[in-house]
Amino acid sequence: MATPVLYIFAISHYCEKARWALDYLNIEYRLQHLSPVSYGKFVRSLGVADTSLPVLVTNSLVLQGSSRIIDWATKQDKAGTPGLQTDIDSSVGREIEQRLDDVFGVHVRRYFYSEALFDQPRAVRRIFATDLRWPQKILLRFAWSKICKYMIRGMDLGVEQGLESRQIIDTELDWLDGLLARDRPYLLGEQFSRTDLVAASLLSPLALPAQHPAYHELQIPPGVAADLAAWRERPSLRWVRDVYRQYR
Ligand SMILES: N[C@@H](CCC(=O)N[C@@H](CS)C(=O)NCC(=O)O)C(=O)O
Repeated sequence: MATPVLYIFAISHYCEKARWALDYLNIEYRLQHLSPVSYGKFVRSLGVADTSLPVLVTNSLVLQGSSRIIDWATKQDKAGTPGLQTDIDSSVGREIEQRLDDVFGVHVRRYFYSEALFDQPRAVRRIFATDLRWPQKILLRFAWSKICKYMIRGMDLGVEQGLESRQIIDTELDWLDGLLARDRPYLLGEQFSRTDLVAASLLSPLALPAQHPAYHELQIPPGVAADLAAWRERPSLRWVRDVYRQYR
């Protein structure tokens, strides 16, 4: 079987979610960073529903979406790997993952870009340039202001929007802090599971764990940095850093 290829943006927490699951399950794959200039045309050429990353291409399948990639990964039988408890079959696990994907993940991204793309767009460009070839890096530099406008429109970014997302993040952190306050180490009990991996990866832009494979390049804008400092000791963010230390 040809080695599967995982297409990602280095900055994306949804991409980190899929990448971590493949790493955790010891699945052999090749990582390919795509340029925000040309990814859309390429992804569409794979015949998937939309242009979002991550996408995993195997011998026989093209899988779009981090959850689908984890579904596939957990079905690969890899002898000697730790396994990932697939509590997605339980309604509790499914509901938590859905909320993390649809609410937390979306608002963490909108909150971060609502400051970063206005205040330090060049720093954001740098992380999107991870592992691109020189000609792609040059193209990215010239196209960047257009891409920023496209992202601002597409994700509905701005000061008000950033504040709204910040409020939602606060509420979601209360929810997660509550789930973690039940005298057990993981979201669903005593064992590290898929739900924990999903939560930790989607919160990683707030916790900035040292083990994250790309965030050493991430520059945090001042307003976000002040919030991260204020949130730093929240139980859920301490827990994310712990989980990364142990499992990433
Ligand atoms: N729910 C999806 C979200 C994926 C997603 O929103 N990806 C973003 C990067 S964070 C993306 O590729 N955006 C560009 C696009 O959709 O064209 C997943 O889990 O994979």
